[in-house]
Amino acid sequence: MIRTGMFVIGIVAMFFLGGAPSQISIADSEYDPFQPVQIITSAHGPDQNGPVIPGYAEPLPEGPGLSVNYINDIGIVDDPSVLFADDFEQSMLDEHWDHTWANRGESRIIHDKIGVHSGGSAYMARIHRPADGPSSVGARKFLLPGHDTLFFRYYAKYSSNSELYHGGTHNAASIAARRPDEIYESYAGVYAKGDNLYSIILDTWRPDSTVASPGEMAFYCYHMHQGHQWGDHFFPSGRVLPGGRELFGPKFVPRDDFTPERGRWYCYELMIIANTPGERNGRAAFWVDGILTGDFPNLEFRNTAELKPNRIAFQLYTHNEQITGDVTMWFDDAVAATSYIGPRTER
Ligand SMILES: [Ca+2]
Repeated sequence: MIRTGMFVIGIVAMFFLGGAPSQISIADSEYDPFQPVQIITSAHGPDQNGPVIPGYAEPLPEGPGLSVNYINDIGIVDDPSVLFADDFEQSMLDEHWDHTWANRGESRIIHDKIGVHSGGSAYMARIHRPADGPSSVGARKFLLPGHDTLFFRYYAKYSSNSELYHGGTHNAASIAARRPDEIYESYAGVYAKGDNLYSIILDTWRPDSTVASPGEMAFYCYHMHQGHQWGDHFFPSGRVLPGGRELFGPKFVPRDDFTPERGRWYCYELMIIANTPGERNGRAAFWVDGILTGDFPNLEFRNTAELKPNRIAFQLYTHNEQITGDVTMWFDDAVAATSYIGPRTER
C-alpha cells in the first residue's frame, strides 16, 4: 500500500515536473524519488539565495530552466548564471574557443542546412577513418579558475551513416577539472587521485554490430574510485563498466538506458557537482530534451576544494579499428552555466 501510494504521488509529481512516466522506477531502491515534491532550479537547493550545496541529492529539475527567460537563447549570455554561450553564428571558432584541434579529421564551422540547428551555422566535428593513427578533433573552452557546480547544455546530431564502436572512442561533450597550469592535459589512463584531475564525457557505448549505432548513452568518468586506469562508464540503469551500481549509494534511481537516433537533433545537458573534500556528495547527471536521463550521486571527485570543474569541450576521438568510415557530429547552441539551463525556448 505504501508503495502504491508513493506511485500515485509520483505520477502527480512527474506531471508537475514535466517528466516522462517511463522514467519511473522504484523497484530497485528504498529511495523515494518523488518526495519531496519540489522543483530545484540550481545547486543552491530550495533557497536560491543560500550557499551552493555540493552534491545536493534532491530531485533535479526537468523541462525549462533559465532558458525560459530567453526566447531562442537571445540574451542568454547575459544571465547572471551563464558563463559562456556560442550559437556558432559568428563563424569564429578559434576566437570563441580556447583550444581547437583536428588530427585525421575536420573541426570547423559549417553552414550546410543538414548540420545547423539554429540560425545559419553550427560546429562540425568529423573524424576520418580508416587512418594511419588515432583520429581526434574537438574544441575546448576554459572556465578558469573553475566552478564547483557546472552545467553544459548543447544540441547535437550524429550523421545517419556514422558507425561508431567502442572502446578507444569518445564522442560528444565533456566537463573536466584540471589544475590551472595543466588545463590542456588529456591525462588518458591517469588515475584520478583527488588533487590532479576528474572528468565526465557523455559517450555512447557500442561493443559490436548487434547493437545499433551509436550505442547506448553513458558517462565516461574519471573519479577517485574508478575501477581501472581508463576510467568507468556509468549507464542510467546502474550498469558500471567496470564495477556495480553500489558506487552510487542508496539514493541512486535507475532509469531506462537510452540510445539516440542518428540523423536527428537532441538537446543534451551535462551537470557535475564537485564533492565536499572528504565526503561522497559529488554528483553527475545528464538530460536529453529536458528529461533527466542519467543521475549518479554519491561520487567523490576530489580531496581539495581547489580542483574545480574548469573546462568544457566537444570532441570526437577514436583509435578503434572497427570504425572503417568517417564519423560526423554536428553541435549547436552551446551554453555553460552554474545552474540548470534547459532546452531552448523557441518561438
Ligand atoms: Ca547556430
